[in-house]
Amino acid sequence: MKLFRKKSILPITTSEHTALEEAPQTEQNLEGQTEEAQTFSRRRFVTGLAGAAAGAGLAFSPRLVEAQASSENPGGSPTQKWPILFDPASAKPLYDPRALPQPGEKIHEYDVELTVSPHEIVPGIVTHMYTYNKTVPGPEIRVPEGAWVKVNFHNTISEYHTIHWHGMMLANEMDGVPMGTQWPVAKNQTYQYLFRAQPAGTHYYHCHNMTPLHIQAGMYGALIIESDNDPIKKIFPYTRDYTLVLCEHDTNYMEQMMSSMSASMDIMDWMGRKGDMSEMSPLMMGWFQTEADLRKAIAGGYVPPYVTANTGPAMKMDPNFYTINGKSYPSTEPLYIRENEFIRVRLIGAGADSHYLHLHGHDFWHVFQDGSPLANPIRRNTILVYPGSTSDIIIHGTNPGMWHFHDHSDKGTTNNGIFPGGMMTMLMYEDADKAGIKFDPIIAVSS
Ligand SMILES: [Cu+2]
Repeated sequence: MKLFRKKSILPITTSEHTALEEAPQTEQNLEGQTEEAQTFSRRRFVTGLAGAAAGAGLAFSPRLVEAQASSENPGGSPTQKWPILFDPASAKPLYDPRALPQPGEKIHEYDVELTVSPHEIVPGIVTHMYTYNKTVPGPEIRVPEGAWVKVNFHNTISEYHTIHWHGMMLANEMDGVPMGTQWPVAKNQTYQYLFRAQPAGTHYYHCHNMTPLHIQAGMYGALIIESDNDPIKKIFPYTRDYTLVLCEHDTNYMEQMMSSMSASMDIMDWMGRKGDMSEMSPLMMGWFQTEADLRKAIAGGYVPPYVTANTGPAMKMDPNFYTINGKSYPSTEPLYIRENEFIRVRLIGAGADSHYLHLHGHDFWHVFQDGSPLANPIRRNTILVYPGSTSDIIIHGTNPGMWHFHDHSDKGTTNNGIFPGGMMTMLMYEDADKAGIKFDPIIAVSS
């Protein structure tokens, strides 16, 4: 049988990474540098960005610009100014995905390190997770459309990882699929991702190796591509911009699988010390080049792990914690609004389950799906956020008070089976007292 072996396009050895470390680091860039660089450190809410639009002067899409101009109608209803006219070619990338940066072009460079770090989901629940730069979710990356993004992804642990740039139209080799477009990144290796940020909109990134464990264990983060010709801003002049990354976690599964994977990968690590994986056995990893090779291995006695999964030590996932930006209620952060204000909320379905976000006391506008504007904004009070999807909504401050915003799946609003908890936050009017509404803060952990 053949081992599936492919040279990665940009593997960087440990010694080469030393040179990379001499380049300006992300943290250094955070000191008085660009808004884009500053936002990298903010993993939760990014506020007040409405006026800090992308600075590169890049159009949202030439076709959309044209359509927007032709439908301009200042006296009409908001949706009459919505820019979308159907164009079957509009999903084409704005920029050649295989192009490379030209001399003088700015590159937004980030160092992302994978470690095992303790993470508090909610008071009393601290669990070890796989973290990008020690946070769950990983740091939010926010750049203008068309910007060059370079990420030096360094892995410090025995398990293999990659980063997939979910929604990006990039060069195939940068797509982050292990055994597909690259070798996974092993311990002490650095892989350099380089791509042009397109298309604009709400996107995210995540590990693409052993995703059932690695994603719920924390390897995901928001990737926001801003456009200075965003139709939302023209119709809904929003003044705050929130990112809510949704995920669910089975802490028992995580603990057991991280321990067992760590033990087996330590063996792999020991085998790999000779410099490469030439002696690695496919019987150990289950990597084959073709299905015919797999069949041949089975005929020779190999037992695929899925055959014995229900009788061996394998566990089935049963999430017990549901998070918004890595936290469960009551540790989730509220959405703040004022009367008559528009706020933008970017919902990202990073996990493996669907969630049904429901807002009390308001209808909101569903404006973007997977980063692209809908043909028309849709008025809703509940929105389905399914795995791998992103939805942008606009909330208008029309009803002062303190309003629940939560997953309407009942299990999604529990902590380890106890209500209330999980994927729940509040829409808080900062000026509710002006409307004569007063509420005392209260935190419930059981009711
Ligand atoms: Cu991973």
